[in-house]
Amino acid sequence: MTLDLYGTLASAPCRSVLLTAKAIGVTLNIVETVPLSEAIKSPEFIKKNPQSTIPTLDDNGLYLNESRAIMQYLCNQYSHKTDKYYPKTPKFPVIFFGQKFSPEKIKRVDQALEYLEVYVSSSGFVAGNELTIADFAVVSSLSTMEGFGHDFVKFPKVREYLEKCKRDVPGYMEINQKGVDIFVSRFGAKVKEARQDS
Ligand SMILES: N[C@@H](CCC(=O)N[C@@H](CS)C(=O)NCC(=O)O)C(=O)O
Repeated sequence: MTLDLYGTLASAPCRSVLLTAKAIGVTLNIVETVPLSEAIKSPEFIKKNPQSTIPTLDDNGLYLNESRAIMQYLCNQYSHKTDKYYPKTPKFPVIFFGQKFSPEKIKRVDQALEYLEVYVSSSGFVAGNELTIADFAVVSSLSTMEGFGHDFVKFPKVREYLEKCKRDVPGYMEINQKGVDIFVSRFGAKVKEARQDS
């Protein structure tokens, strides 16, 4: 059985899915697909995902998009030995980040970081007292922000949290850091420019 993941390591939501798969021991075959490519706009791809976004999962003809939905699906469907990373409790919050750069948006990112500072202050994790898929979703974006030089000085607990994720998230270096490095090497200069102009 092969599970195909349409996407690329440079994409934060794809990395959230890949970190989840790694943690629960599921092998995903990455079908390299990048935004703005012909492939992602093709009728074949739109049949799989009308939103034309990555990540998109193909589980033997069952197509799923939206990273968080895919993460939950993988845990429900394939993580039979443990629900450690996706606890079956009714309350399981995940926080979301803004992603584009403008003074207004940067302010909103800092607001999100303020919330994250509070979330991780008590238990050291985003949701509950252990590492879960909520952390995979957050750390993929947080580390991208770090890669682009976002200033975390005001958020010491977030800083600590990120360092802990680097140590404890299964496959952090080979999946997440590798993807961040690819993304930053492609877009770092542009983002720096945009931030200076903002
Ligand atoms: N909310 C979606 C966001 C997916 C998303 O926007 N992916 C970007 C790449 S990081 C994409 O596919 N962009 C293609 C496009 O917008 O044309 C998720 O979490 O899966």
